[in-house]
Amino acid sequence: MKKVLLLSLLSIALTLNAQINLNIGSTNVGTAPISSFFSYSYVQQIYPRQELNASAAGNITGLTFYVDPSATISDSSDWTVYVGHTTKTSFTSGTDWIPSSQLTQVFAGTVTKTNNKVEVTFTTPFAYNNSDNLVIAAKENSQSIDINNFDEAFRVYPHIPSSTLYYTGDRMIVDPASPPGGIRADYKSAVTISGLTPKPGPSCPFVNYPANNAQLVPVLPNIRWLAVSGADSYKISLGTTPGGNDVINQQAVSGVDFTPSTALNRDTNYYLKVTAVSAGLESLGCTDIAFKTIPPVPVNDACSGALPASAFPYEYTQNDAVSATNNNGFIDTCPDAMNDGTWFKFTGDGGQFTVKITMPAGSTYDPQMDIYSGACGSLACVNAVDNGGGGAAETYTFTTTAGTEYFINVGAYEETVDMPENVFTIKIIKL
Ligand SMILES: [Ca+2]
Ligand SMILES: [Ca+2]
Ligand SMILES: [Ca+2]
Repeated sequence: MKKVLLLSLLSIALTLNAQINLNIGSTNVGTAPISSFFSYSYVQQIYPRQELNASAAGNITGLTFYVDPSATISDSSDWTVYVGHTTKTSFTSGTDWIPSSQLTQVFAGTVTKTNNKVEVTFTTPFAYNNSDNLVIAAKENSQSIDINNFDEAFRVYPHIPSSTLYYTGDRMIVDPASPPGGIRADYKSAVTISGLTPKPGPSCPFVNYPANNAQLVPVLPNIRWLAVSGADSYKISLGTTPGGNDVINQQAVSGVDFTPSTALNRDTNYYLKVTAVSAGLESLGCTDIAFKTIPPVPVNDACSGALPASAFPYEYTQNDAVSATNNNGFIDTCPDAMNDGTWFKFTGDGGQFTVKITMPAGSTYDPQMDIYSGACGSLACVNAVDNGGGGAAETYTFTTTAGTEYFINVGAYEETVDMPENVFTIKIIKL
């Protein structure tokens, strides 16, 4: 009986102490959960389920926010706080507010700064489902402001881009049912969430690059992820099968990025796992990021492999241009040198031809097109064409000499830097 009582007391104590701390040691300040420097504000912040890393669904009983020790908030203390579930991880625009119908008001009243903290105890606990992401919204309703060296008072930390949306203004208290357009931020409040129990280890890092299912990933990718609260190191595994580690096996990394020491294979599917380590515990249940590396080197990467155009109009889309190499270096046959990109050739008939390079919609690739006569290894410049900027077409019309072979090199315009090539379509038209 006594043992049962003790266990129940222990379990109550554990429940009372349950809390998740997110970057509570942060020293930056920002416009969240409210603005102390503007009269009125309304701020929504998304805390992804992955970041919360709760062991189970549970009742959130309160939130603690952290204040710069030198800051006052006495003129910014009339708060209304809401929480809710969302499937979003970020805001797509300044008006992409989570509707108030999706939020539950959990607090309204005056808050105080005590020991550099603001504790908000919910009037009714909020049942967090541990499957959706959590949104924390707060509005500040007092007209007066805290100057605080013309800066904000509350601690924030950098996280997923656009995971916070805030409105600040001096004209009227915000109506959460129809908030004005706001500004997105790449940070969130340092916060303690009371009532939820964290999993034993740190949360799984968000991998910024490569994106899951990314294609055309370079063979020496700079893998990047967001820092995890409380993590002292990270571990990288990379394999050629889901969950595999045949390429990199649990390699420890102290920073938040990593580039493999050996180039990956081209045209290969890889599976990446990044975990965080905190006090000897590793994050659990992190999912793979799948990606595919760039295709093989194009068949027409070198002059000797130039694709022959024999029937006109000729048209070819170079989808694998990203894998072009600079071969033996820059091509300086024409006065305006360029990268060695990919090559085409045709034989003149004494008539006029137009050569045109176009890029797909939205492309920023800025190619140069050089036309030469002669033979690979002894080319003579016909013309270097680089009139357009990123994404813009390049066109050249010229009169051919019957029986002369012409070579066309399409590549990055840089003459001293090997820049990546990208998708283009070449058209060779006989006029
Ligand atoms: Ca090349
Ligand atoms: Ca150009
Ligand atoms: Ca290049």
